[in-house]
Amino acid sequence: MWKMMLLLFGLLVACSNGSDAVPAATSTAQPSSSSTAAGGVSFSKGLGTVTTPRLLDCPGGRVSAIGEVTSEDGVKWVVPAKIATGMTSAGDLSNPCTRIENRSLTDVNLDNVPVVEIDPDGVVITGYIYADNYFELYVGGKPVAKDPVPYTPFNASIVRFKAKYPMTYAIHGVDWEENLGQGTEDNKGSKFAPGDAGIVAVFSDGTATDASWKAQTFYIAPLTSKDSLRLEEKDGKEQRLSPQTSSPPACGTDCYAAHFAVPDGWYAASFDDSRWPNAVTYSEQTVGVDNKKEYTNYRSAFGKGSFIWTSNLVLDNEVLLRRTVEKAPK
Ligand SMILES: [Ca+2]
Ligand SMILES: [Ca+2]
Ligand SMILES: [Ca+2]
Repeated sequence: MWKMMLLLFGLLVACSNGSDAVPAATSTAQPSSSSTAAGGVSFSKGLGTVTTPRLLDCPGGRVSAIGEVTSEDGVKWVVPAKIATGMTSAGDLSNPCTRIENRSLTDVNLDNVPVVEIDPDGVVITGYIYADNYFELYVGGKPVAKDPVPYTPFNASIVRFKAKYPMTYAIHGVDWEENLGQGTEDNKGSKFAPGDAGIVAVFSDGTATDASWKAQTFYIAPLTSKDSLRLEEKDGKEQRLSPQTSSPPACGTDCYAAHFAVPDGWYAASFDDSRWPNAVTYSEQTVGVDNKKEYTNYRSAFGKGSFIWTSNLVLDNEVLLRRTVEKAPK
C-alpha cells in the first residue's frame, strides 16, 4: 500500500515537473529541465522549425540558422544549440568574412585585441582558438568571447584576458548543421552527411586543449534509432555513447536526436565536472584541417595543443569542455 502511494506521488511529481520544463530565455546553452526521462535524455524526431534564418551574412559560407525542436516528452530544444547573446566576438587571426588574414602569428598586432578583465589583479593571457564550427569561451565563470563565424567559412580567432589562478577555462563548442535538429549537412555527395567537429585552443601561459580537459555532450544526432544511444556509468563518469559512423543515415530528415539539459552555471569555477568523461584527442588529419590555411598558418601556436571533443567527433554536436589550471604551467 505504502509502496503504491509512493509510486503515485512520484508520478505526480514527475508530471508536475513536465509543465514547467520550458527553456530558460537567459541561459547560455540548452534549456534547464528536471523533467527529462531516464538518464536525463529527451528524444526528438525530424527537422526543427527555423527561428533565426541566418546568424551571419558571409558570401561562400553555409547558412548558419537556429531552430527549435520539441522532444517526445514535450520539451522545446534550441538546435544546434542555444548560443550566448551579448557576448563579444573574438578577434580575427583569419576570417574570410571580415577579410582579415594574418599570414602568420608574427603579423598579429596584439594591441588591436582588447583585454577582457576577469580579475583586476590577474595576469594578461593571449589565446588562439580554431573551432569546427563554433565556440564560446568563459574564464573564471565570466564570458571572454565567442566565435565570430558560427558555421563556415572556417576561421581562426584570438582572445586576450586578464585573470588569476586557479583559472577555470570553459568552452561551449558547437558542430553546426544545415538540417536543423538532424546534425547533417550537404557534403560529400549527400544531402544528409553527418558533420564532424573538433576544437583546439592554446594559451600564452602554456595551457592548451588536451586529454586532461573534461568533455560532455548535450546534443547527439543523427540517430537512426533511440536504442543506438547507450547511457553508461563507467569509472564514475557519465558516458553518452553513440555509434561511430560518418555515413549518411537512411532516415534522411526523419532521424532521431538526443538532447540533454545544459546545467546552469556549467562554466562557473565552482561547477562540479567530476562525472564528465575526459576529452578525446583527434589528429589534424581526422579533423580535416591539414589543408586549411586558417589553421596551418598558425600551426606554431595550434601545434602546442591537441584537437579535442567528446568520444564521438561526428554525432556529438553540442559539447561543454572544462579545465581548471591551479597555477601557471611551466
Ligand atoms: Ca567558426
Ligand atoms: Ca556532427
Ligand atoms: Ca562541422
